[in-house]
Amino acid sequence: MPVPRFTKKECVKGVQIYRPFVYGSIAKPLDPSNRPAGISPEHTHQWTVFVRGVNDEDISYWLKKVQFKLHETYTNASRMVESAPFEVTETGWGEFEVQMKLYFVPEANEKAQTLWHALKLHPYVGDIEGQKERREAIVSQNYEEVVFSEPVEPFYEILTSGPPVPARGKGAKGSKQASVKKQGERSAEIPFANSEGNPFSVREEGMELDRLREAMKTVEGMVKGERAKLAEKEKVMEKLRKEGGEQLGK
Ligand code: SLL
Repeated sequence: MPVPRFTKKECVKGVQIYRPFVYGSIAKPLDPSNRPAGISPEHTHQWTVFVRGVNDEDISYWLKKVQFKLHETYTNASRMVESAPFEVTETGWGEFEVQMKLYFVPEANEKAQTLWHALKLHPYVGDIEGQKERREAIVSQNYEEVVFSEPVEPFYEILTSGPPVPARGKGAKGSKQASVKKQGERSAEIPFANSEGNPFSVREEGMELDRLREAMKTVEGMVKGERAKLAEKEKVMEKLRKEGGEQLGK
């Protein structure tokens, strides 16, 4: 999803920064014996539409607010969500297209971006009848990336600092985190372990270094072998040169 740029002199030239996120919906059929109070008798489902980070990563350091535009059958169809979690939960009876307008933090100096999501209430893949019977939740979501091309300096700083590091729970003390950070402190460091959707970690980096060291050993062995062969050939050359000289001298 490319973001149109303002021409600004303090842009970081030649740099593109990608930030991934997920948007979509989760819907669940209402339990007739346990319906939320005060809802219309026609409503059959409860649903949530959302914009969130991959693996629920905090994205509020670059995403300021999201405006969700619901179907006109809803009162106050336009819902502005000013802080995370960027989501709207409602009940209803029908599927429709939700418009989501993403507003970036003011430092970004970027225009808002619009996305559309088709709210899904009913199962559409797999064992459809079974899913209906079990009143299973219907999840419909998409991965997306926002591309900030040549971001302005202050926003570049924010993007590369990453989200504030969350407080570490009890027992986390002394864990193999790359370094200890205080709550709310920003960090550009990679996490210790991989997680789903994020293959970049201190552990993975260590493993990659081990693989590189092994490969270096192999290459060094090969170089030694080649050097020995070369020395052998130089000896033969020297011998031939000598013999040639002797022949000429005769
Ligand atoms: C449809 N074109 O007919 C769609 C429209 C509208 C969904 C779906 C209303 C909730 C309310 C609601 O569920 N609207 O009345 O508060 O399927």
